Amino acid sequence: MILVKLGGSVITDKSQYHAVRLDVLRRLCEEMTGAEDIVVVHGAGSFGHIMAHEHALAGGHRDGSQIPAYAAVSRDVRELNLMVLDAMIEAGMSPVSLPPSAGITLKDGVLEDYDTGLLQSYLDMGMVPVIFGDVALDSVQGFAICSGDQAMERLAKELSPRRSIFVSDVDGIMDRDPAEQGAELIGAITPDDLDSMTFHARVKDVTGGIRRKVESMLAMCSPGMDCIIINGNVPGLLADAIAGKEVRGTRVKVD
Ligand code: IP8
Repeated sequence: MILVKLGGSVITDKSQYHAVRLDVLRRLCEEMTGAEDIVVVHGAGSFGHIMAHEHALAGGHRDGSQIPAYAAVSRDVRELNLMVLDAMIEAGMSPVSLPPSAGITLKDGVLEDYDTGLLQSYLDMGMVPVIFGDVALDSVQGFAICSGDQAMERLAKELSPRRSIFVSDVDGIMDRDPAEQGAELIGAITPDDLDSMTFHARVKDVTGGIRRKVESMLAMCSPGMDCIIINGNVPGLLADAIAGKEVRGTRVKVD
């Protein structure tokens, strides 16, 4: 099977509260049409990160004022999720939404209980399970953020996909801020490279930004698994990556 993460940075405008990039979202869904045995995870983008950051939701339950914010973020990420489902259905796919807050618990911000049996049953029925970055209960800190990357990591362990594709708004992991002149794409990353790399952050991201993403990709990777980050703004790249073609991006590899 194939795991695809549609990054919040590509399907939304992360600098503006509640801004979806509908044209990009629709095209990416069209590019996934026809893929068999596919699970889609999507990020929260500006439907989750901005308000979660304002109310420090990633650090857990500290005061009552966070509860309405929790409710609002939970509602907002569902709004984005509905838009993703609509775009998938329009593209001819059969998605089914599995919200983390209704099936995942965390422990100190780290994903703990996640029963993927339901997801597997939908997959066996020929449907496309869709999971997304969400707020969720946490046994230590009351609540926490369950990022799409955390879900990807666990799904990779449970489902052993042959390919995991992270769709971003840049060509892959760059050697400096992609906005800087002369930024170059790093073609492949192994665990040994992590300490020598410098990571940049352009926008507020409550789930850790690029470094956390690379760590998460390394953790989910197993020998022989194709694990790649690609640019979703480039038409056709996702379709090619799903088909297993050589595409421009950053591969994450473990021995
Ligand atoms: O966009 C974050 O998920 P991500 C979820 O996959 C929230 O990192 C609610 C900010």
